[in-house]
Amino acid sequence: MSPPNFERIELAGATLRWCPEAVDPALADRWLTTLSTEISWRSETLKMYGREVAVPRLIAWYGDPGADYRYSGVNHAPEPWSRTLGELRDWLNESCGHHFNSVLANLYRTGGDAMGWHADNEPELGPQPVIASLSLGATRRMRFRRVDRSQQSFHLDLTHGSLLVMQGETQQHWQHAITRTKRVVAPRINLTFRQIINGLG
Ligand SMILES: O=C(O)CCC(=O)C(=O)O
Repeated sequence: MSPPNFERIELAGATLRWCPEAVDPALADRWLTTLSTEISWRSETLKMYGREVAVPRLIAWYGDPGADYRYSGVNHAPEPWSRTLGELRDWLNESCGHHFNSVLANLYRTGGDAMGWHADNEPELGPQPVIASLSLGATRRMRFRRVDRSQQSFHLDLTHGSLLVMQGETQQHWQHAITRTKRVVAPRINLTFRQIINGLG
């Protein structure tokens, strides 16, 4: 795998590196097919206003032993790295010059699956997390908005085989979301590689 040719995007406190064609389309097709079955996808629920609601996508958490992560209000212990996820981690560690020890996998089954506004700012990610986000399958729009001025916004269309790295103070100043769309029916897998700083690995 050759290293991605990143474009750097700096925007009012967001520092992004973006490569729309990080992975050759044929290889991206293979990863999409393999990961659809290799990952142990789980459906989760979330407590909202005292009610249990289904998270609108399937989720899995993989990583080094001890790389526990609390999201959607629940603590998640990692599954051990699968073969393909381990290969992707090694490629991204080298390409990004970072030590990712975990990955959050999301499967958006159709355009009806989504991820609400949030920042990846949990304490276990540290103050300036580096997050490498690899997209496979249907193109979905990632929207960004400034935390303190929500009318300041931009978006990126995350295409098949694209790689987005969020770093610096991005998670302090910006939130991001994948909103629902009626235009997309095909599935999409997104993998966000992270470093859990209290992880043992
Ligand atoms: O699916 C995506 O591209 C976004 C994933 C995301 O926001 C996250 O894992 O925190």
